[in-house]
Amino acid sequence: MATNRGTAVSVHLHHILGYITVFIFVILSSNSSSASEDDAFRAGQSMFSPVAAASRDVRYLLYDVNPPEGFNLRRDVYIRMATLLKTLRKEGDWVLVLPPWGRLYHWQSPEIHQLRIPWGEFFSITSLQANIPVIEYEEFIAESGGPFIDQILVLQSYAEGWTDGKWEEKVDDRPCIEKLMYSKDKQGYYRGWFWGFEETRALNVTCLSAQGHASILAPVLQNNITATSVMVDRAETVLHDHYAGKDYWDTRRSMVFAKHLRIIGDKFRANHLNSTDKQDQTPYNEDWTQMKNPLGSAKGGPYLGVHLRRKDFIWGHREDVPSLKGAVKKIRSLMKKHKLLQVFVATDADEEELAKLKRLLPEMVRFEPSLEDLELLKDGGVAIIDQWICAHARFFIGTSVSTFSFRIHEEREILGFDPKTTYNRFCGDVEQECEQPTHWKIVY
Ligand SMILES: Nc1nc2c(ncn2[C@@H]2O[C@H](COP(=O)(O)OP(=O)(O)O)[C@@H](O)[C@H]2O)c(=O)[nH]1
Ligand SMILES: [Mg+2]
Repeated sequence: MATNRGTAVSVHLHHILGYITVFIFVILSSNSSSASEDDAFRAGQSMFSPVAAASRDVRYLLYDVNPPEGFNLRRDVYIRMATLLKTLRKEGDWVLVLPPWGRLYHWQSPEIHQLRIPWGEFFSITSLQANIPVIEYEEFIAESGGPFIDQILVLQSYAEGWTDGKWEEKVDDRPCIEKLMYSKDKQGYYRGWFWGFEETRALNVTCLSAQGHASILAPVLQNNITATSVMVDRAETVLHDHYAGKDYWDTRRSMVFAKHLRIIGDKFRANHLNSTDKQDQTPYNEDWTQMKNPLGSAKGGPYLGVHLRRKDFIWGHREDVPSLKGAVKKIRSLMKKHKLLQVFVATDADEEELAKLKRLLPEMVRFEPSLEDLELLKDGGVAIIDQWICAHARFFIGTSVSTFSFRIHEEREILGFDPKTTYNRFCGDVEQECEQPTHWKIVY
C-alpha cells in the first residue's frame, strides 16, 4: 500500500516537474527570465550563467556514439568532437555538451546505478575546460532553458558506397538509410534514448551522409543550420582531423582523470606495489598545460603492468589474442628479463577465466574494489584506476588493437616513459607476424 502511494506521488511530481520545465522553457525562450528562476534549475557550477549565455548567442554542440561502442572508443570520439568544436569556434560561440555515461555493454556490475553519469565522475572538468568550453548535460538543460534539443543530425555513410572506388571527403543531406532510433510522439516531438534523460525531446531529426574528418561538418552546422542546439548522433562516423597531431594531443592531455580516481590509484600503488611518483620519477601536474615530462624520463614502479583483454576479444577466436597459458608464459619471461618481482594485472576476464588465471599466476596483484567502493567508482572508475596503475608500471604489455590498451599507451607517453617500455602487446599463440603497436609521439 505504502509503496503504491509512493509511486503515485512520484509520478504526479514527475508531471508537475514536466510542466515546470516546459514553463521555464517558454519564459527563457521569450527571453525574460529572472536570475532566481534560473538559479533554482542550475545543475552545477558552470563558467557561463544562463542569462549571459542567452545574450551571447551561444550554440550548443551535443553528440552521441553508436550504442555498442565501449568507454575507450568513446574517449577517442570526444577528441574528434573537440576538434570540430575548435573549428566551429572560429566563427561562433559554440559550447560542447558532454554526453552522460551509462548503459555501456561492458558495465555489467549488478545492483549499482550506472546511468546518467556526469563526466565529472571520471574526468577533471576544469582540465577539459582549459582546452575547450564544455558543460555537463544537466547544465545544458538548465542554461538552454529545458530538455529540448533543436536538431539532431544522424550521421551515416553513403548508400552507394565509394563512387568509382575512389575515396573522397564529402557531406550531404540524405534520406536515412537505417531505421531511426528516434520516434515522433503524439505532440510531434522526437523521443529517443538521450542517455536515460526521459524528459528530453528533440524538435527535428534528419540524416546526413558523411565521409571524412570531423571538421567537414563545420560548414553544415555554421551555414545550413540555424538551430541553437545541434546533436550529432553516430559521431564515430567522422574521423580525426589529424590523428596524433598537436590538436589531438592537446585534447588528449586535457582528459585528466578525476582526482579521486588518481588518489585511489596512487594509494594502491604505494600500498601494494611499492610505487610512488617520487621514486618512480613520474611527476604529475594537474594543470596539463604545464606538464611536459621528457621522453624517457619516467622510471615507473617496480612491477610489470599487464592489460589482458578477454570477453569479446576471445569469443571470435582471434588469432592475435593469446590463451591464458600463452599470456602467463610471456608475463613470466618479461618479469625475468626486466628483473621485476611483481605483476599488476588489469583484465575483463570472466569468473571462470579469472580463477584459471589465479591458478596459473598466483602472485598477480589486482585492483579489486569492495561493493561499497564499486558504488562510488562504478565500472568506469575501476577501469580508469586499472589504466592508471598500468600507466605507472616500469614495463607495460597490452592486448592487440584494444582501445583500452591504447589509452594506457597515451597516458604513459604523457608521463614520459621510454617507448620501448610502452608499445608492447601479447602475441597470439600461433600468430605468424606479431606486429607491435605504433609509437605516437606527443606534439606539444
Ligand atoms: N576494470 C577493467 N575493465 C576492463 C578491462 N578491460 C576491459 N574492460 C572493460 O571492457 C570495456 C572494453 O571496451 P573498450 O573500452 O571499448 O575497449 P576495447 O574494446 O578493448 O577496445 C572497458 O571499457 C571496460 O569497461 C580491464 O582490464 N579492467
Ligand atoms: Mg570496444
